Amino acid sequence: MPTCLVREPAPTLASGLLTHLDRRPVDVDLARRQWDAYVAVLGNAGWPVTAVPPAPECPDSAFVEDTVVVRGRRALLTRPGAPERRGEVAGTRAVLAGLGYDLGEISDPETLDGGDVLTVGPVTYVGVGGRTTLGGCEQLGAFFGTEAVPVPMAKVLHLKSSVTALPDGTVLGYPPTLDGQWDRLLPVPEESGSHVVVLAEDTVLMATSAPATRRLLEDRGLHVVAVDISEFEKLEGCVTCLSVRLRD
Ligand code: CIR
Repeated sequence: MPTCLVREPAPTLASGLLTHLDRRPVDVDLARRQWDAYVAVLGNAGWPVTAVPPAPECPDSAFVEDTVVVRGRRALLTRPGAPERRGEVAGTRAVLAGLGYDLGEISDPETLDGGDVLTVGPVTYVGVGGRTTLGGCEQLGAFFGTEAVPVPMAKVLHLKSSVTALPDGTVLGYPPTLDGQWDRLLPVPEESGSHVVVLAEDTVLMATSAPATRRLLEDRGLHVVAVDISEFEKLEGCVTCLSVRLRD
């Protein structure tokens, strides 16, 4: 049965890391309500959630995607590029061990954040140069026995901050923040429009902050569910970072 890992926002969320944005006040209560709505959308779309135990002392722990990369029954625990976030991984490890996953981990000194890993059809792209090292990319390729294509990046926090993919292999990207060359690129008019969570072949979840992109995708025949994640966006988060889909 498919499920999604999620982790409730920490009370310390407002002091999450910032790299490219200036700090703005975060309303933690509003963030919690936005997260509840996000979780409800996943459940309604056939992705009931599995909670990773809260990590109140880790401000960025709601961005659970960064702690693991999962393919089938194998899960590669990450070694986040920001030392402040390394304490988040233990909780994810415990949950996946309990679910019987075959676990591996990125080993010191290399680093990898889940937000840097994008799969398009048979190809796995890994953003390097930010939180993820080239060695982390290589370890991922070795663990999954797949080609991992490094994408040098400099403009955004994570590779998936600038590109995600639709089920048909179309890559959504916001040109001003785009790193790398993408064959089947659909340029989108809003930065947060480049982030979608694929809920089904014809259904994606995206942020309400990208209404023009929503129309673009609906015109292509996709069903779009939008959630307001403004408080997470202030911390350089997006819809993809808040969950990890487990398909088995
Ligand atoms: C960080 O800087 O690590 C967090 N404030 C945001 C992480 C967002 N995660 C993601 O894009 N996968």
